[in-house]
Amino acid sequence: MRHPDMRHPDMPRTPTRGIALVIVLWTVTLLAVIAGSFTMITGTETKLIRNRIANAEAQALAEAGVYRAVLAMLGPNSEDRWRPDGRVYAFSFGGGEVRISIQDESGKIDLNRGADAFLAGLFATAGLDERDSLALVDAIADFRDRDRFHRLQGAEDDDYFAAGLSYGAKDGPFVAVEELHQVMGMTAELYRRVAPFLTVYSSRSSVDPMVAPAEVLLAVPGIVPEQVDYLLALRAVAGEMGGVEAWLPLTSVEGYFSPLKPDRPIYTVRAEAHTGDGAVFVREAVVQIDRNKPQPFGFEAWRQGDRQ
Ligand SMILES: [Ca+2]
Repeated sequence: MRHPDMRHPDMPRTPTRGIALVIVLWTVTLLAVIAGSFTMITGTETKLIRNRIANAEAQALAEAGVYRAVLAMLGPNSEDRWRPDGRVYAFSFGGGEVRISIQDESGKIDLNRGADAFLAGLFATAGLDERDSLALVDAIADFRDRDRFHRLQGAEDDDYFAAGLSYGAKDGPFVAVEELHQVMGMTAELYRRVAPFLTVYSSRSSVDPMVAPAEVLLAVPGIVPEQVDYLLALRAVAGEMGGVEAWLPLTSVEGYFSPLKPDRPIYTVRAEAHTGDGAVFVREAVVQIDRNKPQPFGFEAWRQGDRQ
């Protein structure tokens, strides 16, 4: 008896088995390709999710850094409080690192109250020549003042419209430093260089020399870099003793320096967080401190900062 699978030698070889084999092979190949695609998609999604988790961790870490700074400013002992002069404090938490700095807003030049010469000094320090610095100061004054009379090199509504802009001068005080972007003559690059040294919160024409950044001190009309270096060196050893003006007998600083502390100081806290996975997030918060209130701090602004 012939085995059922055995073929008669004269019988022609049917192509069905060959075709079936090809189909099976193609199906296996197709399935392998589909499986491979799924693996690749899953891998990409896993990577995306991992990145999102790392970014969320960095954000949470930076925000923890902001609250750590607020806590350090509220301490009962003034000597232990973190100094609001822009110096960097390192803080380790949850496997990551945060670099935190606090800048007292009274160390910055107020956009609404700062003297023209002080603002012009800042723009000159940032690289503008004298003519352009004075023109920009005029444009800022026109943007801010309620009238429509042009300063010598200023800009009011008609100048903005003539330049093709859809808006005119604000004719009101600055409520945020970011509004400076709208002032005619301001460029993105110049804004990036001067914005950290300007404020709308100090409400005075002078700055506190104990906390002012070096760039602000260099903007004081008539001051020279050696005097700024001397002042910074004094400040480093003088701590909170104050009275720096007594050691800096310069008539030029009269009206530009005032060490008086406001009742409710306002600070900008910058926290740059780095997680172990390499994610980075920068949180900037403007915070007002009032130790006499049951809730001794409140946030005026909360934004994402740029990595430096
Ligand atoms: Ca105006």
